[in-house]
Amino acid sequence: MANIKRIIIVALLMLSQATISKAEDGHALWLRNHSAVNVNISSTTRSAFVDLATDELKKGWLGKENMSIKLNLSKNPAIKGDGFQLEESAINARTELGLLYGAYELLRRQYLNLPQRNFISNPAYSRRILNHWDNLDGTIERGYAGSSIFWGNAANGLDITNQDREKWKAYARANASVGINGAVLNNVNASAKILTRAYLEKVKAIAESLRPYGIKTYLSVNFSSPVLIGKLKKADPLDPQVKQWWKDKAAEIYKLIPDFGGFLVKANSEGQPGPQDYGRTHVDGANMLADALAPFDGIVMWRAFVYNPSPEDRTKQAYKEFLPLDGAFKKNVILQVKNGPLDFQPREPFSPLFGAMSKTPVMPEFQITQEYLGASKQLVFLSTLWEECLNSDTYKNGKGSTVAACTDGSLSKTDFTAIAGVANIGNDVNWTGHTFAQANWYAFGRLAWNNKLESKTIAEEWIKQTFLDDKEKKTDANFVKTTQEIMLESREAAVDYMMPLGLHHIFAEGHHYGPAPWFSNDKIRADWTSVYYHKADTVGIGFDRSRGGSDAVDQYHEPLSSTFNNLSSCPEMYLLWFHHVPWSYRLKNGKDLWTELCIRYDHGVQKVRSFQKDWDKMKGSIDSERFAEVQSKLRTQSRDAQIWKDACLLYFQQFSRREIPFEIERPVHDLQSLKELTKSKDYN
Ligand code: GCW
Repeated sequence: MANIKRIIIVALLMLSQATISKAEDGHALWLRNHSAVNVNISSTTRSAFVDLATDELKKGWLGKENMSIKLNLSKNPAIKGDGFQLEESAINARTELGLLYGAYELLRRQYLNLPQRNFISNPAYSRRILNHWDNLDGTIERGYAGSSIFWGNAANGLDITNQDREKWKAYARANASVGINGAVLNNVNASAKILTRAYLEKVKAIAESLRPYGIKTYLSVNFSSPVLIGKLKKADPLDPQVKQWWKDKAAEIYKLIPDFGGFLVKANSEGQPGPQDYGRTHVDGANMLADALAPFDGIVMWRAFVYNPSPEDRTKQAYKEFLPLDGAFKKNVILQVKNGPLDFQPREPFSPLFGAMSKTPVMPEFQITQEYLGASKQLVFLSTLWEECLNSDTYKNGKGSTVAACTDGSLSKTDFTAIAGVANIGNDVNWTGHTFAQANWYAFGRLAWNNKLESKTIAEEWIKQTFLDDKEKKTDANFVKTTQEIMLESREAAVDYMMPLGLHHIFAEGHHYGPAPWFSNDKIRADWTSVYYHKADTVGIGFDRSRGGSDAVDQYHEPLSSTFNNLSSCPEMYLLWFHHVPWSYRLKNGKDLWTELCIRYDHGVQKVRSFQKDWDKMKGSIDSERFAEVQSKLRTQSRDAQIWKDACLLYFQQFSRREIPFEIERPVHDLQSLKELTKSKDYN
């Protein structure tokens, strides 16, 4: 009897505790609103943005009690675009949206305990855009966080519920808090249906939810739309009827959505239709759409991700296609270029197109969703990858012509500048699947606003806001330090256990999660197989892109082309990207290539093991829900890093015919079982 009583009391106690501390589901992202502290906000102007800014400051205030803050519109020429100035007791901006951005920055600085001194911040890019690869049936291409927040939720995908509107508002707020001001709502592999009236009505509703936070709506369009949903026989961009169709469509869209941003186009790429189907060029296609949008100030973001099944090295094709077209595009066209010349690999050199185009604006496209970096199972902080790309020197106008400078208007003036990130957001309650994937969304926004920010700052900001303790109003210092270190080392660790020293695209077919360096298939194009990229044989390994090979090195300006071309000066992180290197080749540290490759793979695995140890020590520093989620995902990551190492070393060993050095841990799988495992549909 006494026992039963005790059980009941314990159960009641547990129940009451559960109701006191709300379970942490991560939905609040980095916007925690802990304040009960009073702040007085006044403003010299009234608008919806100002009301929002006021509301945010009141909800999130962590500063001194009863302070007074004034929101002013200002003509200070040092403030540009939607930038702002923070002063001791004022936020100044040229635009009302700038006041909202200033409010978010002020709050951020309070979380970080930074002084509230005079400080001006202007956006690096005028358009800071998320690309959603969301299909109209609600699935998301390369999405790892549930279904689309925009499409396919009801039977025909078109109904709109209050819950939808709530979600879109929360999404818009999160974006605005980091300065994102645009969203492409549908997949670049676009269904033409998006331009039908019923879908445009829904786009209008979404735009209405995003607009209050300063976010413009854009759409991906299918180049064959005039045929697929119009009544035209062809989509030839020089055909007057086709031109008229697009003009009418643009007019229809702007009637519904007056501040519509424009079109994103994937044309003549991976089976998508495009102007080349009619013997026309990318310029013909882009300019035809640009003409249709120009009367409404809309823009065309034309993707440079094109390559054909030709014997030419795939990484050279986009440059060869677009360089001759430089200068021929209309003013409202911008080329959207992936960070590397191949496809969002764990590491690639920057795309040579950034340094090549001199009369056409170019915008970087980063991938926030972790298609090639562990999906939402692995903790990989991508800020360091993007920082590496933005800081790469193209030598376009001599030293200092970084990718950032080539794209943000500092090297040459353009009407507008832009940057895009492929979103990792879905209907999962925490938005991104992995708690730490939220940091990648956050980091993209922060870098789009300020492309000189350092990843370590971004990580610190994100951790302090995301894990702030409700009662203490601060984040445990040891937790911040440990977590920041894990984040900053995570991408290099992934490179090491997946494809170190410049290896690339040796993923399992289809899901792109696990390894399959053995993958080859005569029935598909060679550049969709792994063996095409690593070219391992008994002599060595790597893709020869030197002057003696595919000569991709000469798409870069000097001195880079020669630096990359010479085996001895090529940075080792790109070694096997640019060279086929003998197994016995001595690296800078004196080790031979095979030994170093083994050590790198092992190092990557050991790193993840150390992340696990460090994370386990953090128990009790944050809420138990997010602690447990990350702990469990690190276990998976550890298991899968080991799979990468074993698969690659055992497979490449067949060519190197050398021992795995005895100082590293031995493989724990055998090759055949890994081949089976990574083929299985469940392994991703
Ligand atoms: O990275 C590849 C992906 C495709 C994607 C394509 C692209 C949207 O595997 O899923 O398609 O690139 O960027 O167009």
